Amino acid sequence: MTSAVLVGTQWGDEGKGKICDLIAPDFDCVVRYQGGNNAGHTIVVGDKKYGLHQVPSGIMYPNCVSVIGNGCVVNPQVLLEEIDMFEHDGISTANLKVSGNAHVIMPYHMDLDGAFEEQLGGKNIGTTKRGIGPCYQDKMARIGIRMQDLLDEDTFRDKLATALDRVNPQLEKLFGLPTYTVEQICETYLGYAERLRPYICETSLLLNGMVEEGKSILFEGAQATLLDIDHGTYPFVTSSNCTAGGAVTGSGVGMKNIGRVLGIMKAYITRVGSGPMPTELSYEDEAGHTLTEVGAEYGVTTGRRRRCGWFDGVIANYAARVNGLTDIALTKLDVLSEFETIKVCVAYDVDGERYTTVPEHSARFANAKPVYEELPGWKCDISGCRTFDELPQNAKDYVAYIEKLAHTRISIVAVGPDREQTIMRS
Ligand code: 2SA
Ligand code: GDP
Ligand code: MG
Repeated sequence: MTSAVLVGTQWGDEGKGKICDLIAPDFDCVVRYQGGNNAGHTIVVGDKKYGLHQVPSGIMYPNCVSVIGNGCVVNPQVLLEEIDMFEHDGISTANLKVSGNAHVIMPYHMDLDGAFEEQLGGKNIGTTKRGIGPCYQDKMARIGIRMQDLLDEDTFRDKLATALDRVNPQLEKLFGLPTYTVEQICETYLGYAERLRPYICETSLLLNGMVEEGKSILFEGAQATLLDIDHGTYPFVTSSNCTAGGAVTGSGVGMKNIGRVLGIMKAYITRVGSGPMPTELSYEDEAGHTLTEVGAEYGVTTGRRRRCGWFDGVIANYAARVNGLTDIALTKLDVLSEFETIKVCVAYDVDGERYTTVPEHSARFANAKPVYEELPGWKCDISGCRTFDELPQNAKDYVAYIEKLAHTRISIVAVGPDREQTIMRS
């Protein structure tokens, strides 16, 4: 099995967790390469449902090594809670490894996330308030604390003092918030450090060793293409490279070792947080309401209701391009079984001009009006289908239509949240 990147192609919550969990047994290792506990990846095993935030979705398989790569940010408390949850359920975390170069989310990052959002007022990003942006900000400013720093108390105290010299005045003078002392943070973080010590290692070395032994790696993206700091709908994005390229920098594995880029694409589209979304339907609109409720579109991390809309073919095509997709997993096709007819956005109208690619200028994208084609629905339950041939003709035609818009083959179709509710196309 060749190594592969699994990447969200829209604004997240496409079902990455389900597909990652499904294909993980084909790989020797699953590595998260960016993001932190802003992510919420759902895995359904029998009647048990897990919402993973920090731990990679390969954790269910004892033979699969799970790696939190250097491109990630880690909330140690959340990570330990997840570790405890799995151990309690008899799922071993002995094969979990955390990069010493991953950055640590500190309490002040969460304070600043909230304060920055408030300061932006009506222009806020709608972050998860988990401290992700401020943590990556400190990484870029070169005052961040890394997992390896936790392992040596003197180093940790020294780096923390430097960070607090910069952060405390901001908290106090700009936002009137309480400041932190080194001692205060050490009280909890040194405890986290001791518990996490066995998991922390040089993961790039580990991963490359596996590659040399002929083992295969699945790189699990979090968030998605349109939330990527470079290729997303900036400034309404997260603070990392979610697109496939992030897999290389966020893990320390060379790109020559990656042969497949699997895009996860929902059969309609959702977004949490602020920013443009051309095909958005109002929750009051009947179709918008149906997508939200039948699709159970509520945030796994924050519980926020997701904005829902018809499938956007312009974005699908864009995602195929910026990630270099080799194939697609189309998810939640079953949710569309409710509809008599299904709309698909094939282009945008921006002030009278037709676009079949995402307009580069954000103001133009914000003004994009969807141009729809209407396809007939199938109006029957497809959640029991296990082969492509079992799908009704109109569902097959819908899949083929999306393939044409994305110029990419759909190799997997998901028709329900369970592992078995999946059609693998040969
Ligand atoms: P942040 O917190 O700085 O990363 O927020 C910046 C933007 O990125 C969006 N974002 C997400 N979008 C979809 N799903 C995410 N994970 C959770 C989930 C979200 C939740 O799986 O449901 O529970 O609300 C996620 N994480 C970040 C965010 O909405 C901002 O638009
Ligand atoms: P992720 O962040 O991309 O992993 O996606 P989330 O877990 O945040 O959201 C996807 C939701 O859809 C979860 O509740 C999944 O259990 C569910 N899901 C995944 N695939 C399917 C599918 O094909 N059909 C249905 N009905 N639900 C699905
Ligand atoms: Mg999610």
